[in-house]
Amino acid sequence: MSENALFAPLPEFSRQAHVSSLDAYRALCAKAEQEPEAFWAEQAERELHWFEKWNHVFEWNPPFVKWFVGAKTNAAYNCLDRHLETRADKPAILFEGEPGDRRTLTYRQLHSEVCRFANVLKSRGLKAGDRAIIYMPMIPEAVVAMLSCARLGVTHSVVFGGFSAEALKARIQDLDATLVLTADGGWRRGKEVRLKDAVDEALKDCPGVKNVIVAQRTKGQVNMTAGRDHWWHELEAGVSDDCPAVHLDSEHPLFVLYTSGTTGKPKGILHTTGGYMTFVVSTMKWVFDLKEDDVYWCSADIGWVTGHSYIVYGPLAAGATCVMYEGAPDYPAWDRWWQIIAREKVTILYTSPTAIRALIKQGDSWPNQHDLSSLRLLGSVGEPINPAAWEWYHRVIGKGRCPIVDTWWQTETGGILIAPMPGAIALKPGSGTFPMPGVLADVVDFSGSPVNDGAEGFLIIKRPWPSMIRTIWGDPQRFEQQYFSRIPGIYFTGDAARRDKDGYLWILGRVDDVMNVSGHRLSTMEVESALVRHPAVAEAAVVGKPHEITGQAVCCFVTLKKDVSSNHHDLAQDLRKWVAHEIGAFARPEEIRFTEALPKTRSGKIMRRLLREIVTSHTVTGDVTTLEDLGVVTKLAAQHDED
Ligand code: 7RM
Repeated sequence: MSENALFAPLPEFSRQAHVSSLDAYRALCAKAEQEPEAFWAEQAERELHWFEKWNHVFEWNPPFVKWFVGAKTNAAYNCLDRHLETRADKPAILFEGEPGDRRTLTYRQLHSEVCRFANVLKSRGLKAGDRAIIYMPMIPEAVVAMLSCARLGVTHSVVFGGFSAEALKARIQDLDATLVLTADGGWRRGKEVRLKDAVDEALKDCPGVKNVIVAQRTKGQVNMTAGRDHWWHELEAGVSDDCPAVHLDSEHPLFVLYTSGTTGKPKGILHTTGGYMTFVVSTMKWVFDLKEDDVYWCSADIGWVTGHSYIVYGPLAAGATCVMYEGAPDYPAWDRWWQIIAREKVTILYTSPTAIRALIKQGDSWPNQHDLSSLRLLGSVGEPINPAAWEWYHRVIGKGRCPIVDTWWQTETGGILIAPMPGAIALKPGSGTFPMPGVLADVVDFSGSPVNDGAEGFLIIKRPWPSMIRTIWGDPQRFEQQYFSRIPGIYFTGDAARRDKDGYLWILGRVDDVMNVSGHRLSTMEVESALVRHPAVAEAAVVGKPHEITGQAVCCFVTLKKDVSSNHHDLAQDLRKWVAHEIGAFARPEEIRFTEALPKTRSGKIMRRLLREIVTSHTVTGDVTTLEDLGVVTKLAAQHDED
């Protein structure tokens, strides 16, 4: 498929869409650009409930922004209470556990659960401004946990259940959390993921945590520390479900989500309340064209930002019915997802290119055995979608009828910034197409000047949008340096992009040392620091290597300490296990290569660019004039052929 392939919206889709023509899209953009205050005030008023209105819409003191200044609102109130009049008996969550257990929670039931659990938290002394860690499987209690915190103004930080005890510990400490919400475990490919054990391990070094509340999921054996650990169901028994939502400032910290940066230390990305909610609920309608009768399924984990914005806060604020599935797509067989779609009559599916590629590999007979005719819209997120994956998703899953919204955004952006409005924009496979209203994206060179159409450059956003990152938790300097220093006062995304002759944006990937493995961000430095903590390792350099399914795979170049005389095969296994233990299973290196030395500049910087070339093309063609010892590189490049 060429870059010029163009898929115009089908008239029957456009006719029913929220935004139904290119002109309508342009009108939204014009209004948002020319009168941002009026535009966003209108969105905020239409889509959300405010206990008190704002004094002004935004305040921009680069790099710090405030939205709906002076207003009072509550994210949980907007996801629940606001719907009780019109949607009380509408399913909010259609849950399916991996073992096959199912549960439906209506808006009324979810509201009642959240109120009850918020009362539990209150009785444990939690209040607005406190911080809680959520380390849970994909079960409704995880959503209840998030919304209960939001109801009280307790800032939550969800840690993906695939992270190790080490990673969990670092996040608890950075956030000074006093509460951990977890479960005994969760189910993944028929095995129990033992979450509570990891919490116990992490808490050995976290004296600040006073309460651990454990939801019962797997009924596996766990240790409970008296005074600190409590069972969710025991605390909740007999508790009232009357718990008014706290009237919080629009800028009250809703959540902190850790993501990989270019150093070994993850960044705690802070999102607040009013602006974030306004933006995520708006994009539910613009991008997913969400309607009252849709059955919406985002397959992400709530541990990633996609889960926050497009499983919990966006869809629930919009009053959607959401499918939630606990387990793996291949359990017990590769048609699990298609079964769920057919049974629940899912109309919107939002997933990642990695998942699509893994599904393609299993063959068309899996989806073809199921009735997927309920689908009307497909979405993609996390990494660029390659044309072959796009074409399969469109033809085999969407039967050629469903538009694909390729959504570009980041943990830092809070919501989707670049994506097609499906009733208005003709699609080009692999392009995120155009920015959302009010999002002034541009492609620039080192000096910040726009590059010509067709040329590569840095993707920047020139004006703050409502769900923009507010700061890095505890590190405003790093926040400014990371995002607003390359071009002063302008948000730097860290991605390269190109705009084609028709104005379509093509995202080309990161320009920094951040890898993207299965759509999960991972910094090369994080893996390197994990490796050098191993007693046998002297030095390590890590690069992303192209991978057929996961997009990139972790490839490590390792030098050993002098006295290490271990069998290389065993040691490689050991190091892969070690990284999984230090960070999490998803970070497990695909490849470990032992080497005598690493290629370095004369000033001692590891030249990852050369290593990247070696793992990509097995040769080195670029500039090596700053390289200290050329022999190292030729040896490394040759090594592959010996393997
Ligand atoms: C939502 C999310 C962000 C990074 C981002 C990009 C890459 C995400 C796309 C994409 C091309 C896309 N948040 N990325 N979506 N690249 N097309 N549609 O993924 O913080 O975990 O990652 O992911 O490099 O900077 S994230």
